[in-house]
Amino acid sequence: MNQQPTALAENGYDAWLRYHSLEPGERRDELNRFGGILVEGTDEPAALTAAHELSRGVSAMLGREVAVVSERRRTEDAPCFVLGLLGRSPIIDGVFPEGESGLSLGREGYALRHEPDSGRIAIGAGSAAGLLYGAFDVLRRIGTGHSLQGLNVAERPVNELRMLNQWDNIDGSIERGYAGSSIFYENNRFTQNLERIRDYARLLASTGINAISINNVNVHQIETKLITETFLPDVAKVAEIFRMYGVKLFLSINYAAPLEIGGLSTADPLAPEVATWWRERAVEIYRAIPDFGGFLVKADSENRPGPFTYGRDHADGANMLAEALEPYGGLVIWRCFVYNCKQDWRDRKTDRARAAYDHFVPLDGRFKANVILQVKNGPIDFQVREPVSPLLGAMPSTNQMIEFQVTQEYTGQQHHVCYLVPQWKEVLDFDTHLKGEGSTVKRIVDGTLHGSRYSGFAAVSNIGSDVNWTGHLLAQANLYGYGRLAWNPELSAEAIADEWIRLVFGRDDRVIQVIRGILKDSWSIYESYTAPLGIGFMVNPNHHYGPNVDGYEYSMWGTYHFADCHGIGVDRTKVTGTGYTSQYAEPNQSRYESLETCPDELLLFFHHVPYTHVLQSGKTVIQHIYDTHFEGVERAEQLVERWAGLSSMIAEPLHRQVAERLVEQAEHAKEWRDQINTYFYRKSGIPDQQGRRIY
Ligand code: GCV
Repeated sequence: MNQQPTALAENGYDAWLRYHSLEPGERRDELNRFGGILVEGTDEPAALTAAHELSRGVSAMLGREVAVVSERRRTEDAPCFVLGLLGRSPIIDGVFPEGESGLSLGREGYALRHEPDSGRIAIGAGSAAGLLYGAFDVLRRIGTGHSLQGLNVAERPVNELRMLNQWDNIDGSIERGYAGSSIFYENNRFTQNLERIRDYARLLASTGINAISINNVNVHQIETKLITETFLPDVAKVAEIFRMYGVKLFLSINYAAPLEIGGLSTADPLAPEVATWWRERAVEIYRAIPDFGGFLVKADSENRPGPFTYGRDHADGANMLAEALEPYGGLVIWRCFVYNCKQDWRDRKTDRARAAYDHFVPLDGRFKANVILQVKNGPIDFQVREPVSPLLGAMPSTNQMIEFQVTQEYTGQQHHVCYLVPQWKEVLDFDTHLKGEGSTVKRIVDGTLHGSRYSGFAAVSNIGSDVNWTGHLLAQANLYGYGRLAWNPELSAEAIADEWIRLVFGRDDRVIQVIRGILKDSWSIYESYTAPLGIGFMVNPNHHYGPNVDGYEYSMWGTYHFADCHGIGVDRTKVTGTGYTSQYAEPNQSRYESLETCPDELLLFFHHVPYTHVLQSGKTVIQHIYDTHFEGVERAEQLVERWAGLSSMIAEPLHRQVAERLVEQAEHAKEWRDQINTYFYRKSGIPDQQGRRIY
């Protein structure tokens, strides 16, 4: 591990661990007094990682080495940072006399305290992972311009599982990846570049991520063997890297593995030989990786195999795997993205939005304790605007976690800027009313609403081999923000953006203000020039980039807009539509059911209306479409200007990366505007009230 301060590469690789040098007067004097870093009461790898990370960060910011020292070598008069486990170190216990129970830190929490007499900064925790998070917190405070004087805080993560899902394939490609190729695999093998994986682990740990699945949920032929001796030694190496950073490793599995690689004639979850096969796999996996996290499973979804083939249900399927992992404390994370992907577009009764709820709610209470259902945030598929999935919280006797998409499949594919933390916040703050007022999604996800044993956050990662990790530099804010939000959903989107900007771009007020503004506006800008009023899709089939209003209209995927010459939208009401609204508890059910109370931004998701329908905003649907699309392009063009104003204040290579993408976005927004406006003008025959150019 490199403990020396390194020259800063201006390419985004260091991301938010860039550690800008502190200017004199910027608490440099305060920090200059520190003589070293001491680790107390543990030699666990993650605790040593914590100390080395602290050393690396502080050294870079001060421009001189602040080393990890042993008690013997410590210079008595210089204050130091002390990291240690509570109850295992006299120094730490002296600083935190209230102990672990008094501080209530849980498994991964930490406390930070400045001791005025000795000048020490102490990081106390109940585990090595806690020390790691504590060290990164100290670095974040320094990096964002805060003093450590008088520091006295205790922190613990709100969510137990804070996970990323890689959709990486062993050939090096990434499903829905927009930042280069995989950092894990190339040419059907594991990469030799373990340093890059280590750097990813650092980034993740610094935001609080503690779990990762390292292969695509669509598990192809070769990846099916990741759970065999062919690949387990490689998987174990990667697991070891992540372990150093407190991140548990999971694998996505192929439900048909017993058939495809096990020599069995079935993958029926109730066939004893199948259960035995998986138990034998578990023995091997845990021999190689004793702290293996478990399996992530996409089954009976989008042509992937699953228990349905054998007339079994998801509970049968998940429980059989759960039994195999149970002796080792492993988890089965079972995805609920299950729907009929061979729908007839003529059939208006089948509603993809209903599918997850209809499949899973009847199974409540049947899943084993080490199964968690992973539910996408919305009922369709990570659109720029969707209602919250009604499945979240609707199974009180079942563990659930939420799934977000950090990779921007439907939100500009990291060619457009779209800061997603505000969208995620809206989802988390949504009140399901399932147990009366205050039954918010964040309380379902943190497990408190139903007292779930396991729960938490998962998200599809947005990184790849691009030097700045995320392709669009500003898309780093989504990865950073996801981790921070999973740690604490109460953090505001602005505060998270502020942290990320300071850590990446430094502490100039104007820079912070402009970038914060760009991030803040970006979701609404993207929404305004793409599919209107919650209808979703309207993208090119397969790759999903760019406008194509009818791209999915006559397909089997169940994502329709039903636009004709009179109107547009999907009737999902109970009275005349698919009945989807009935999956929500009151008062949400009635709010969505009624045209009068349905929020404008979701109107076309829930209702089919004429183009002349007047929205709550006072505009007609058609005029809203025209206005938002014209405005969206103008606002996208303004982003270019706003960013250009920072050219002298940001390192040129970083500035250029973003400038180029913003120009591309503004151009591409015009394509969206013109296709959407023209399509609806031609369908409706209603002119724009302002007479702007429509083709
Ligand atoms: C991994 C969407 C994406 C697929 C993805 C799927 C899923 O349909 O387009 O690429 O497959 O979601 O979440 O399983």
